[in-house]
Amino acid sequence: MAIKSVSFLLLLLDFSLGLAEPDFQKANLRFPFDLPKGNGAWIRPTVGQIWPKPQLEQSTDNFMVLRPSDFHFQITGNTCDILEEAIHRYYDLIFFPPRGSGTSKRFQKLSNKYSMTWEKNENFRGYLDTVVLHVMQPCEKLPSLSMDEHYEIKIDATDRPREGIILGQSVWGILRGLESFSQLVYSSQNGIAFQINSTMIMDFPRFPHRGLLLDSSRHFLPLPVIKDNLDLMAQNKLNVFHWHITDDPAFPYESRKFPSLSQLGSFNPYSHVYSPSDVEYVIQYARMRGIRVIPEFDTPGHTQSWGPGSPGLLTPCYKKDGTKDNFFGPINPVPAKNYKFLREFFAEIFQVFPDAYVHLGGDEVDFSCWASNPEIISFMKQQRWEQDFARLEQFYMQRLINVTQDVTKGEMRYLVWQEVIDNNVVLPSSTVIHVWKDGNNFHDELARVTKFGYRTVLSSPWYLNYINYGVDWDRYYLAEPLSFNGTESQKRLVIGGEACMWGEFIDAVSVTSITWPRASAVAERLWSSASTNDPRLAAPRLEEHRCRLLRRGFNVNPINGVSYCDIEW
Ligand code: CP6
Repeated sequence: MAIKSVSFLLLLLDFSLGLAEPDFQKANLRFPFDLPKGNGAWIRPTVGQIWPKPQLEQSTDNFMVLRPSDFHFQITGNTCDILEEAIHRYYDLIFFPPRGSGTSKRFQKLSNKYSMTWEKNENFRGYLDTVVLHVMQPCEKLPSLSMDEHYEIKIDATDRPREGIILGQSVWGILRGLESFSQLVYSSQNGIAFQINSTMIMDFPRFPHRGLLLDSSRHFLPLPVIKDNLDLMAQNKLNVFHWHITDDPAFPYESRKFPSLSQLGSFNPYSHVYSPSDVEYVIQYARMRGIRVIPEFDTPGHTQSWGPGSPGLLTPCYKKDGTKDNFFGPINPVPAKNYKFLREFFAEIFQVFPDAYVHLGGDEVDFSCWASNPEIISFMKQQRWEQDFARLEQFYMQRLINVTQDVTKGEMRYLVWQEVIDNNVVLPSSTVIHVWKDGNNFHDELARVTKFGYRTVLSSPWYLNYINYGVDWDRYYLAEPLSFNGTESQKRLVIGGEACMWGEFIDAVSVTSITWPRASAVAERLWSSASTNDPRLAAPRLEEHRCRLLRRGFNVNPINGVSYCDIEW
């Protein structure tokens, strides 16, 4: 079979030889419409362009037509549930998107009558009925930080037999390749035929950690909303769902070992909780799309909702006159039984969430309640820490890490917010520091953190929860994670970034439309090459991408002021 002779190397060779195929001699980018010029011009969408932009892509004007009833993906290498499910998902996404333009129906009805419209086109090169998917290595069960997302695509109208190829070492690469392939397909201008141009792609991510944070504590996010956002992440090649699942207002995670946490700490224990099967569903849905689920159980601050279901966990605050106040502060770091609870709790988390990493939070710890509590004051005196509450926070994080390392046999890996390192806590060297402060000047912090030798994930410039009137995606797009003063080895410690959508002012009604396609700008910064950084060139592709996401059934906002898509509702 033809595919046997195909390897990464061969496709690579094609590129390095300047694309020897006749079809690729005049490779060029396709902008079917003029770029905007002058005042009042609006940005017109491209067609058949990929978001985020591939590392290497060449295409020609020659095109083939895809016929829904004849087209199929053919798996020739390794296979598994992830791949089998993906080919059905992408077949539907290409030919029957939820808000489709009806191209498939029109094709069935009208293709006999109108096939001449494309068959007469000088660039028409026949019909593409087969795309071969070839995974070179056995599928991995779980996506991970070290998964291989590299893929190559070859759609060449001069190939005989006329087959497209998507090639990857791993199934994760094939998932990314399928997404790109689905974006190459576009409707002909008369809306009757699906077309694809001769295209060669070699693609891989710039950073391995490309995430989206959603906050299900300030407002509960129902399962279908999380599901939509996982689909959108896959369609933007994001690969980490950072699930900020608990915080002060609500504890919607239903714990098997400690069910009272959500019974007493959620907005509504009957409707506003994630049951064990809900959590399992999210993890599986994400896994099928090559997305890791990293849960955050933020402590010792941001834990008000843990209080009712876990008496004695939080610090009782005291009034100036030394009597007990009627509210609580962060987790009480003194009693040994609190660490026993945390040990049990995180043992469950490590079992339920299959990713090696858990986010431990550690941000914005308010010291005033600790400072008011006589038990804590006397503990501090005993340790000779006086008023150094950062030292107490350090003590807490250290013990939390000790008990979780102990209960997971040293297997649990951590992300923590930057305060933990700002307060001089010493962490296992595998810990990833999440930089979030100071959206305009995160560079110094990246330099500091990497100088300590920690790996880091950046969010500072990507706080999507700030909502403004006007265009803002270009700022997200232009934020460059590696533009800090540091050595090459420091820069290699930046493993990626996350867009953050904190939940105070959004809920199920708006989270999807406000997050997307703004998060797409972050997705391209984290996937594509550093030199893919001109917002004027990105804008028409982002317009097309937004129209595509609409067509695929998601309510995503317009982000360029004035725009038009073929399908808008
Ligand atoms: N909740 C938690 C939050 C925020 C953080 N942690 C936050 C801070 C500033 C802004 C948005 C969100 N709401 N637990 C900071 C990491 Cl602007």
